[in-house]
Amino acid sequence: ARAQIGVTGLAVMGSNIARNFAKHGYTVALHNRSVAKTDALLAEHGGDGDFVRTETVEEFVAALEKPRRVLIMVKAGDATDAVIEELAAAMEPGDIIIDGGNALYTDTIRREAALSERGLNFVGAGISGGEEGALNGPAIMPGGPKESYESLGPLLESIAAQVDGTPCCTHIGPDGSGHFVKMVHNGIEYADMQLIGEAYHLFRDALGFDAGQIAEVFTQWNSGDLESYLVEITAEVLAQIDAKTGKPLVDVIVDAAEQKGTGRWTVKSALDLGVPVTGIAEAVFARALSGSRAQRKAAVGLASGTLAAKPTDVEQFTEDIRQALYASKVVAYAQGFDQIAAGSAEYDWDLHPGDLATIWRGGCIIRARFLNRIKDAYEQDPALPSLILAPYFREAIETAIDSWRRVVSTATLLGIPVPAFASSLSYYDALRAERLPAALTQGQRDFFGAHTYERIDADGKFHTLWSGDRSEVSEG
Ligand code: NBP
Repeated sequence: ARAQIGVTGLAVMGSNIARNFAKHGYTVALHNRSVAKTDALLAEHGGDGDFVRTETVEEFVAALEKPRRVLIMVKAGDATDAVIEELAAAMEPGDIIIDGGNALYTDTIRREAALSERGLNFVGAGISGGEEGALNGPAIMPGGPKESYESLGPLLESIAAQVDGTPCCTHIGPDGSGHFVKMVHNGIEYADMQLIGEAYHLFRDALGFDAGQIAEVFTQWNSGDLESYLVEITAEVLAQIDAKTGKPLVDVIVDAAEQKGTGRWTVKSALDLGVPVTGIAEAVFARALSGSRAQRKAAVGLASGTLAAKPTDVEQFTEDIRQALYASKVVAYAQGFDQIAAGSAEYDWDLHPGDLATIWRGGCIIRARFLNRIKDAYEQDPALPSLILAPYFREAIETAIDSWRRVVSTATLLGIPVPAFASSLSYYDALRAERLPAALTQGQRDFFGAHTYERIDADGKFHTLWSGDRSEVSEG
C-alpha cells in the first residue's frame, strides 16, 4: 500500500482532481466503476504523476496507506450511497471517506451519522470551480469530524486554489456543513448570474447596445470593484462570434435557462430556515420562467403600457447599472450569509462567515475582489447583524442608492424585467424601514384565526374579541 489518496469516479471532475493530487506529488490510487475511464485517464495523463491503477474496490482500498483516504467523485444521489456502501465494507475503523460530489447536505448528515457508527470518518466536501478548478485549484469546503481534517487537510489545502498564500480550503464544521455552505455558494452564484443578466438586458433593451458593446462595458467593469470571475466570463461570452452565422453567439443561443438543482435546494432550505433569500429565489424563478417556452410564446405581444422613456444620458445610465449591480450583489451575499448563520444555529455547526469569504476568494465560481471586503467586514465584527451594516457596504450602498432606484424605476417604466434588482432594493428598503405593514398582517391573523399579537407598549400576547364586543384581552 503506497497511495496517499484514492479517487473513485473518474469522469471530468474526478479525473481532474486526481491529476491535481498527482501534480502535487501525491501517489493517487485510481478507481472507476467501468475500468475504461481509468485506462483513458492513464493513457492521456499518466505522465502527470504517480498513479496506481486498480480495477476492483478491494484492490483500490488495498492500494492505500492507512488511515486510508478515499475521495468519491460520482454522480450525486443513489450512486454516492452505492459507492459508500462498497467502500465501507472494505475499509477499516479510522479510515476516511470523502464525498466531493454535489450532495444535498441532509444526505451528508445522514451518511456521516451512519458511517461514524461503523467507526469510519465521513467528510462531505463541497468543491467549486468546475473542471478547470478541479485541475488547477478549486475552492474546497470540507465538513466532517475535526480529527479527520488533521490527516486530510494538508492534502486538500495543497491542491486548492491559493490567494495571497492562503489556501481556498478550510475545515468548515461538522457533518453536512461543508455541503451546506457549498449549496449556499451555488445559490449566491445563481443570484450573481441573474443580476449580471439583468444588467445585460438593460444595456440591450434600454440603451440599445449590441453584444460587442456590452462586452466592452463588462471588460471595463472587471478592472474595478466588480472584478470577478463571473463578470470576466460574461465579457468573453458576449464577445464570442458564432462561426456559423457571424452573429454574436449570445444572439443565437435559445433564451431558456436550465438548472441542475442546487439553487432550488438553497431556496427550499431558506424557506425551512425562515431566511429571506429573495435574490437567490428570484434567480431560480427567473430561470424557471425563461424555460416556460410555450407560455412565453403565447404571451408575446401583451401590453407594455405607454410610459416608456429611454434614458437620455447613456454614460450616467451605464454608471447607474454598475451601481445597481454592486448594491444588489451586496444584498445577495448578505442574504446568503444570513442563511449560513441560520443553518449554523439550526445544526449547531459554529460556522465562521469570515472563513468562508476567505476561501471563496479563489478557485470557485463566485470568486471576486469583493470577497476581500466581506472577509474584512467579518474580521472587524464577527457578530455583524447583516453584511449590509458593515461600514464599507453601508457606504457603498449609500453611494449607489439613487442609481439603484433609477435603474429599477426606468426598467419598470420600459417594461424590462429586473426581478433581482427590484427585489434586492425592496429587501433593502424593508430592512431599513422603521415600521412595516406586518402590524396589519398580525391584526388580520388575529381577526380570522385568533392568532394574537404583541403590543408596542406592553409585554405579553393580546387578542381582540373581533366577533364580540371588540374589546382586547390579554392571552397567557
Ligand atoms: P458525473 O456527475 O457525470 O458522474 C459520472 C461518474 O459517476 C462516473 O465516474 C460514473 O461511473 C459514476 N457513477 C455513476 Br453515474 N453511477 C455510479 C454507480 N452506481 N456506482 C459507481 N459509480 C457510478 O461526473 P462529474 O461531472 O465529474 O461530477 C462528479 C461529481 O462532482 C458530481 O457529484 C457533481 O455534482 C460534482 N461536481 C461537478 C462539477 C462540474 O462542474 N461538473 C462541479 C462541482 C461538483 P461510470 O464511468 O462507470 O459510468
